[in-house]
Amino acid sequence: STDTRKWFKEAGYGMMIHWGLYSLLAGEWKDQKCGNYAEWIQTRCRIPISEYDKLATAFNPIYFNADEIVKFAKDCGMKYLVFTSKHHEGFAMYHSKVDKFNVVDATPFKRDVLGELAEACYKNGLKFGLYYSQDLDWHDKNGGGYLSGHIPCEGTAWCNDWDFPDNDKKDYDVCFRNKIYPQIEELLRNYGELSLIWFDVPITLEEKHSRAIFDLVKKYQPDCLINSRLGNGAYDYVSLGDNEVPESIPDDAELKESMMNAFDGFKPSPYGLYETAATVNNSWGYCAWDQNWKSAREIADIKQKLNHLGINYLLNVGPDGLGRIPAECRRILRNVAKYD
Ligand code: JFZ
Repeated sequence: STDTRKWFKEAGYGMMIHWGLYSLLAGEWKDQKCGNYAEWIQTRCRIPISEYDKLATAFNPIYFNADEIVKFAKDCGMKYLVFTSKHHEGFAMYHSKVDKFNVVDATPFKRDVLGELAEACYKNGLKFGLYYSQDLDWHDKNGGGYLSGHIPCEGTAWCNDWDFPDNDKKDYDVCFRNKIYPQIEELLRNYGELSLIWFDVPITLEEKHSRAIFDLVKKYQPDCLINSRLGNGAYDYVSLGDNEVPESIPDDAELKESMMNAFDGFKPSPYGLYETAATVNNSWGYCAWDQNWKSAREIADIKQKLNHLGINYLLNVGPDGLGRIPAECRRILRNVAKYD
């Protein structure tokens, strides 16, 4: 209903958190760097699963404090939080019964960090949302992306074609049935009220997949808003391109077949809801050498431009392997708040 969408319309500013096993590598693997996106390092450096799994045994972020992060977001004026429940690496940052490759079963930390963040948000009055990679999954031999080899990406391939080279044999349906759909179901059932769910990079999903996920979300959480990167026109609100700041909002955006699964640009927004997800430096995941930070002034300007157009600014932070948001990033976000 209008009432349940009102918060999004008024939110303006939110915090996105990219955190996973890639955060431990901090943008480097052996002699190589990761490129722009540290969370893509697995496919950029073609790290074998046997090696990548070992990162889980070293995941022990003793400085992670959900309450501190949420309070920080709140102090910065942010109204909602979006956390990577599972990024393309396939590692669940919550206690999944569907797959042991998760933060509780596969790490010495054994804490459900997603649950802790959810709790902290409810306590501090922030809306809580999840990011979930519903197509790409590099830990699953039938993970999506194997049809898109011709399209350039941030790594060497969209799918894991070093552990699982036989792209012709891959079947996303199998991954969807055994992992994707049941994981989304447990997320919807086990973490209280989700205000939104943020899907990403729809390049393999057919209409039936997007529709099935859309219906699943609405079945358990009718008020949970779905972003447009679920694919195939199944969405409640429109995610613009990463870091996209448009001149204006067209009032005649049409949903053409060709742009249905495009990441950027305008699609018609049934309830007039828009959001731009953006980074403070270049990478989403923690990258030790990426010090290309935007200034507080730049961020404040972008925020003003977007909010003036009624577009929410979902600004990303990438905690490190110990669970800390980089000091420089925190300094900038604190200063942005002073411009309001
Ligand atoms: C995707 C992810 O691959 C990336 O790791 C990160 O999670 C980001 C939020 O989303 O990458 C994209 C998606 C869309 C665009 C660029 C990168 N785009 O619209 O230009």
